[in-house]
Amino acid sequence: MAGAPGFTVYLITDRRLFAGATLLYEAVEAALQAGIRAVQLREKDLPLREMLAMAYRLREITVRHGARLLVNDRIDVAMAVAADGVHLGRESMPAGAARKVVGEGMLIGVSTHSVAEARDAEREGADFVTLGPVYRTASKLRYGPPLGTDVLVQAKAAVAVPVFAIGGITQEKITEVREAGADGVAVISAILGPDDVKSSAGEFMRLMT
Ligand code: 3NM
Repeated sequence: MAGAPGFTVYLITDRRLFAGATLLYEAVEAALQAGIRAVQLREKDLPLREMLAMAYRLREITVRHGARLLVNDRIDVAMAVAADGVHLGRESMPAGAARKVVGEGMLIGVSTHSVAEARDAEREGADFVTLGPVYRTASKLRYGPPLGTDVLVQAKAAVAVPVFAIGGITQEKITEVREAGADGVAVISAILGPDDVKSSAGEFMRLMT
């Protein structure tokens, strides 16, 4: 294990929310100015070289703000840009194998969708998990049916690693997911969707600290 992740609001990218990559970088920068401490580059369908270019750019931006950068799925990209970690999904290398590649210095986050998956991820050496979708997401049922907050309560009883609620998390849901035991929240649209990202991100930071 690389240790505690050291952040509570985990911003995930989605370039489709923006008319161009430059606007995405500006939005991430605004979120970091508002105090966000961790960004996951999640552009799974991008050709490798384009993903690498985005990763370099986000590495530069996150370093400038003292924030962490994690790369979804691509361990090679994460290592090439000296990211702080990787975020693994169902089709990624399992956390145990990934740990052998990245060593103890990199964070490993794992996307989970049930208490059993969270347990497995912890056993394999994940530093933290995301668990969801807790609520209905904008992308309808792409991530499966909403699990509700009970799963957070159950996961917190089952694993020691930090659990981040994901899926349809808005500022209005923070009290509920915190009461269910979530250590943090992982968010795309409620931060990157509004025109004023500095303000949406700032509100998340205020509510999570
Ligand atoms: N993973 P938003 S839900 C990327 O359940 C992702 O594992 C999920 O976006 C999971 O904050 C999700 O806009 C989408 O709902 C999160």
